[in-house]
Parts: sequence; C-alpha cells; structure tokens
Amino acid sequence: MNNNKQNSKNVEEIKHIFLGLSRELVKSGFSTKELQNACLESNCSKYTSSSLFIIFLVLALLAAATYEYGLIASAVNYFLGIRCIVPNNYFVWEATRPVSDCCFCTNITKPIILGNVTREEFAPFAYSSKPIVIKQAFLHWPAMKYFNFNFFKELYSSISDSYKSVDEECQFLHFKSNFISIRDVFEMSEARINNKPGEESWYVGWGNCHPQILSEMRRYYPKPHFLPESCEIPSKEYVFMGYDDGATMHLDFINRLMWQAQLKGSKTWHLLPPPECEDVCSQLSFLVEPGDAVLVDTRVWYHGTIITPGEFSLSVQSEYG
Ligand SMILES: O=C(O)CCC(=O)C(=O)O
Ligand SMILES: [Fe+2]
Repeated sequence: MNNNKQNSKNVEEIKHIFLGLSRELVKSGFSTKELQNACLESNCSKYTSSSLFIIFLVLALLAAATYEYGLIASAVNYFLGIRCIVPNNYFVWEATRPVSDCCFCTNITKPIILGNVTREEFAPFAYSSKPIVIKQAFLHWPAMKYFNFNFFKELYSSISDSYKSVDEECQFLHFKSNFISIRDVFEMSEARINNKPGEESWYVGWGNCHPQILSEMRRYYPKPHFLPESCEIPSKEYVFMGYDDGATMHLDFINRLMWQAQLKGSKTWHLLPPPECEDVCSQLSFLVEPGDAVLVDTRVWYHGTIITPGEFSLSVQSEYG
C-alpha cells in the first residue's frame, strides 16, 4: 500500500473512532454543540491537531466513565484545567442555579385550565408563572393540518445551510434517541419514522432559527392570539416530535416564559418542584391534546413528557416575555 493510501486509511479510521466516541458521548447526554465547543473554543486552539486528538480521546473515555456520577464537569476541569471542554453545560448550570424560595409552586396541585380566552381575559395569567393549559386554543392554525414529519424533512432539505444552522446555532435535543443531528432524524427509515413494531422508538426536539426556515414555518401559524401584544418573541421556535418516552426530566435555561402548541397526538406533562421545595410543593401531571396550548415556567419547574402509547406527537414551542 503506498503512503497516500495508508494516510487516507488512517484518516478514515480516525474519523470512525471520533464518530464512535461522539455517538457514545451523545448517548450519555452531551449535545453536539458541546462536543464541537470542546474543540472550537479559543483556549483549545493552542493545541496541535494530534495533541487535540489525544486530549479528546482521553476526555471521551473519562466522560464515558464519569458521566454516570455527574462528575464530568469537575473531573475534566480539575484534571486538565480546560474550561472550554464543558462550557456552561447542564451540570454547571444545574449546580449554579439560584435556590428557589418556592413561592412559584406553593399550593399548586394542578394546572389552571382555561377555555377559549381572549388577550384581555388571559392578561391576569400571562406573567403568573403558573402552569396553564388553554384547551383547543390552536385548532384554527393551518399548522394543525400541514405540519408532520415530511413537512419538516422537505423544508430542511430544500434550504441550504439549514442542517448546519441546527448543528451550530439553534440546538438539537436527542433525548433518549441515538441521533447525533437533525440530518440523522430526517434520514431514518420509513418504518422507524412510523414507529413500526420492532423499530427503535425515538423522540427529538430542535430549535429552528434559520431565518428562511422560521419564516416558512410561520406561514402556518401566527403569534398565539392570547399573548400580551407587547411581549417579546425570540427568533427561534422549537419543534418536538416522536413517540413514547418524550422529553426526559430537565430544567430549561432560557430567558423567558414558555408557550407550547400541541399540534398532533396527546402527551402527559410531568412537573416536579426543585429539590429545595419538595416539602412544600407537589408534583403534578396533566394531559394535553391536539390544539391545546401549554404554558409552564420551565426555568423553575423540572419537566418531562410521556407520549400517549401508539400516538405520534408533534408540537411547536417558543418563549415570551
Ligand atoms: O414537549 C416536550 O416533550 C418537551 C418540551 C420542553 O422541554 C419545553 O417546552 O421546554
Ligand atoms: Fe424543556
């Protein structure tokens, strides 16, 4: 074998090893953004590519070994002193979040359920931070009819740089599924898309912040009619879709309150107060159905979702404040 062939074989092998490690790390809960940041942040750039590889390899093994015990952030930072490896990750956020005074959850045992509300009727609840379900609020949205797996697959494949925008800016959440990026999601087999017997179940969420993607999506729904006129809406809207296990229990590190439109399927939300409020607050669970709006302060309530068995769930989510 000549040198060139040997070199390209080595490159392929290295790529294969990296991909395997990335998959393991993603399975353990890291986002692709965090993995990219591990190599991109400026104080890493002083390393040559081969030493970077060795560092990444060591970190990957260390990560796999220590992740289970929640030690990754401190172990990596302590042993290697490289802050960029675990930049502002979930554990760091979690460990540094302010301790709650529990006011937001005291005496809350179920969500406030509203019917068809106008902006004026919703105003007293808008910034209450209380969990709210507005039944059948979005039945009139064209998105109820037109949004499905293929709508998003076609949208993403028709716009250049759209996959890149999710990888680099908008965020991809794989939850328990084995996908690394939104491209993997749109490349799965028809049988898996439809959760046929024997196929591995999946559930994902991702941010849509590419301007063309966002404006195309927004042709199918307006700003929720009950939100205060003056409220700010970010230029990013998430889509969550899939089956069964839904979103694992987590807190969101976002700037504003959250609204979500349940467009297809029904799912159960589980809310848990933070540990410091467990003695004075209760956990709650509630079902949302197609057309319902959900409003939860996901910055303070730990939240997870379970999709009703046999149903495909699709929702659009954003913030307001
Ligand atoms: O809809 C879901 O399954 C999870 C949504 C979520 O985590 C959120 O809206 O913050
Ligand atoms: Fe969330």
